[in-house]
Amino acid sequence: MRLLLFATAAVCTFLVGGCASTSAPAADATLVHAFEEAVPGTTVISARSGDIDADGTQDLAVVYRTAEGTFRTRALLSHEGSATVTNEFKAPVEAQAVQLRDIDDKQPVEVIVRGSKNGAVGYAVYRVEGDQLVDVFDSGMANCCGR
Ligand SMILES: [Ca+2]
Repeated sequence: MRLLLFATAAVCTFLVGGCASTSAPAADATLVHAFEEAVPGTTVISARSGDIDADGTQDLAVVYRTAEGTFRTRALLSHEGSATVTNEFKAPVEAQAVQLRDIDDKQPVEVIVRGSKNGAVGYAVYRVEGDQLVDVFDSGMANCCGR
């Protein structure tokens, strides 16, 4: 069992984008481009691609800087031949990181956003419900998010 787990971890490391829980860059460039087209004037800070609405297609969870200089979290949900963006949440202003992880052993995977502001760390767990991003849990986000 231990050997199997090790082998799985090794495969994940070599397949960039194949495993959502690794620290390797795992954002699909096409989806990042689609997000930038859908939300003009933004700069993508951290993004992860994965099937976050459990419909069998790759989506994108994004922390981005708006044209006004604020930081937000949003998701791009891709469907057959089209894509939609979800609602947004305030995001940390420094050291932002997005992860996808199945926390509760139920589809879909959760989106975890972490970051800080002046050393104050905060994080939030979001989940896609319908075509919206829902805040499942957050801690310290008021201290690390901007406007
Ligand atoms: Ca999907």
